[in-house]
Amino acid sequence: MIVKHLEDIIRTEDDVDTPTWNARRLLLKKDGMGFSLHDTVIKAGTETMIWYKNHLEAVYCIDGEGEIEVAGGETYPIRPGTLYALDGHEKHYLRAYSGGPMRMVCVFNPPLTGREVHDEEGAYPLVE
Ligand code: 9YT
Repeated sequence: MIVKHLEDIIRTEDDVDTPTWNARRLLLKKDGMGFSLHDTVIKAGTETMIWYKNHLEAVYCIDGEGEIEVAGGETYPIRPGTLYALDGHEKHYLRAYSGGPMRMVCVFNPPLTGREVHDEEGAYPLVE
């Protein structure tokens, strides 16, 4: 059984910070669960282009407000309680409004190994 607290992750190698988001990766491939689970902060007033070509991701907002725009498609508002699941590997733009950060619970299948940051196309590499 695995028991962790967010405090165990902060300022470790599983706490990955970028200019637009900060992912605290609670469960990773090494934990053997078949998915990874992250507590991710999307920084206020930012936009991130994301395109998970190699992964499925579900995202559940627990704090803050923003929106997701599917490239060439619709824009959906995000507020606490909103879930989006990228079941079609959709390229998208994720925005947190300037009033404050958004806090998201993210699940990835296959699991991330831990060090991934987006490449220039917004993807993460597939690590076998
Ligand atoms: C919601 C989202 O995709 N944010 C980017 C970071 C990612 N969730 C991660 O690596 O935790």
